[in-house]
Amino acid sequence: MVTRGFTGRPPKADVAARLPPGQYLTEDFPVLQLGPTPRVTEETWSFTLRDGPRPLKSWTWDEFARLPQTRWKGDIHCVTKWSKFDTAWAGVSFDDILADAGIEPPTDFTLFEGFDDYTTNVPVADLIGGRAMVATSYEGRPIPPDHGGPARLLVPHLYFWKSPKWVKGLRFTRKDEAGFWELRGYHMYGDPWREQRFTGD
Ligand SMILES: Nc1nc2c(c(=O)[nH]1)N[C@H]1C(S)=C(S)[C@@H](COP(=O)(O)O)O[C@H]1N2
Ligand SMILES: [Mo]
Repeated sequence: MVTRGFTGRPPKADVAARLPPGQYLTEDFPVLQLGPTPRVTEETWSFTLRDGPRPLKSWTWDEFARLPQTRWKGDIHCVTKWSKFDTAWAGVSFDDILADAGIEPPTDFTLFEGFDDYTTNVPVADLIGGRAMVATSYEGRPIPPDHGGPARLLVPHLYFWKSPKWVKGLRFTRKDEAGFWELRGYHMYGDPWREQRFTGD
């Protein structure tokens, strides 16, 4: 029998306690997306907050890089049932984004958009209080393009489809508006611990 060293898998009971219902642990980092990886570079990336159609504030890559940096390490959970432990990200917390914009959220809901036109909705309450960031680094390096580089949203307490890659910005919306997957049978909120995979779960 082959045993692993101290850096190997955590003991079985610990794994079970950290896995939401129906999930399994993977060591890989699968790539899941609708289409081909869009070509977005630090030169072409920007991030924009809108109130409905009205632009509130935009940042270029260089402007964004000057905002306070936050690190987060923890577990991510995909609705296709894989979970990955101890992933390390750095970027700008949503709280710091709002502070730099100098605004209070004008509504309670948001619809995020990616450079590939992917959309997903996240309530404002799930973005603030240190619960979400626009990540620009993964495991101490720039995020690989396939995983959303140069920048992706990270909302790790919700299923990973709620973390859009190549994130372009968000619209504050008056009502909770469904995004791409939410229009196609996926849950409006997506809490892995309550196993909210599909509409009606
Ligand atoms: N822009 C964009 N973001 C996206 C997607 C996508 O198709 N486009 N797919 C989502 C889905 S369904 C999942 S599970 C995760 C996968 O992220 P990964 O490829 O880094 O594992 O990205 C999410 N973010
Ligand atoms: Mo997914």
